[in-house]
Amino acid sequence: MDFFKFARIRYEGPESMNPFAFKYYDPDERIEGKTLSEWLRFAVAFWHTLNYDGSDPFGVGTMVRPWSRTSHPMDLALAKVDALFELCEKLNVEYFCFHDRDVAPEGATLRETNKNLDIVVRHIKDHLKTSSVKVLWVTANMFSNPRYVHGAATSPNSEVFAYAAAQVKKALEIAKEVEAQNYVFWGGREGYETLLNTDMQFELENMARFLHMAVDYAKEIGFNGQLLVEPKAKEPTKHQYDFDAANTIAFLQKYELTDYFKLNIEANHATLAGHTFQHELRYARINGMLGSIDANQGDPLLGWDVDRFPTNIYEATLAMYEVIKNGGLSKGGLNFDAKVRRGSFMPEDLFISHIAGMDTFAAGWKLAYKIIQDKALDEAIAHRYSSYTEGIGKGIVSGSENFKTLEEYIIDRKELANVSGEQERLEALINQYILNYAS
Ligand code: XLS
Ligand code: NI
Ligand code: NI
Repeated sequence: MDFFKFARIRYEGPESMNPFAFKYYDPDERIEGKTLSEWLRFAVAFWHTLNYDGSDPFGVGTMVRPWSRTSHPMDLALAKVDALFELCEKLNVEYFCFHDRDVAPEGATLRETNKNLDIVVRHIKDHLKTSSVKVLWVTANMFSNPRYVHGAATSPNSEVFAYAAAQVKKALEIAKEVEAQNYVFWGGREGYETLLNTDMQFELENMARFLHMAVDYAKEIGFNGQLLVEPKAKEPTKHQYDFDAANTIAFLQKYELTDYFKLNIEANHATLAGHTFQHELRYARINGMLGSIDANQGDPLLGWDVDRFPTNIYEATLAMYEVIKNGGLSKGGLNFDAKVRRGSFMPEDLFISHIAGMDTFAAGWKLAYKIIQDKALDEAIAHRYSSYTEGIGKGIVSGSENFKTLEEYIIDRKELANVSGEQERLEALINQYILNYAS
């Protein structure tokens, strides 16, 4: 049965005014031996696209969804999987991501919940056999159920720790079964509201214990996907432990986990941490920790995680600059951890929003590729640091200088000549790339 009346979305080029066509994303376009779809590896987020009903703290759901005709929870779960595959195939999206609780309802015990999951996972596997769609990543929802009110691995309640462990054990097994490319840990409620009642050190140690157990179990069952941690600064807790890329990498280093994990960087989470998206990607990249991306965008006027579909070409260009400099994302991809606005409640909005996101990142990728090929920024940066390629600068880098020799070198100098940072020139240059690309 077809849930969506739309035909498969095709590339029609920048001249097209058809909202149901790609203008910049040609999945088969080949660049440096890879197709654009292989470079970008787009994924649909099950939770936002299939489950979000449009409710917000002030009102009930608004979404018109063709699969909602059935009300039995398990029938609905199976219908949503059918709808997901149809949507991905029609959208030319090759991957999807899901939490365990997105796809199957919870039962009275974990055993019952797992039985529900088994039924749906079997259904997913049937689809995987006949479809070109694959799983980018799996994760466990350890934040919605009231048992996780004080956290999961960082809960003060050891029974909750045990429950979370059993839940991730099952989710890793599922990840292996559906051949997920990655497994994500987003620390849901792993954080705190007040230090008056919190043993921060103990909670962080427990988080490390938990991740080590996950590594051990992934090895034991032969799950070969990449393990990822997704930083987020705040929300739902006031302070999330995996605050940002720098904080998360320091944590992974301290607890000897860097060999097993990379980061899943989300645009809107960067903003919540007071960083740009590019900052977070750069920080992860230069530390060899850039694994995957949750491709959404925040709203500069709102201080929370609005998870909007990405339409900002400028941001997308700078983000793709980091991805290309990273040599691509390996097992990772661009997951649209994004939801349509409450007012965009029609099924066609689901298509149009994904098309907009894919076109934005395709255009951003091609712009970044051109900027890198032209060495437009590389040359300016190399020039800016050129004082380190000769003389005293070269000595500082090679280690032949020390405080005493540097003092001797500089002590009688009257003025030091700095050069312009040229920021406006470079900003105008990026504009020129974007505007020339469009014309
Ligand atoms: C929430 C997170 C979440 C993760 C997966 O803000 O972005 O959606 O990506 O648990
Ligand atoms: Ni996310
Ligand atoms: Ni988010």
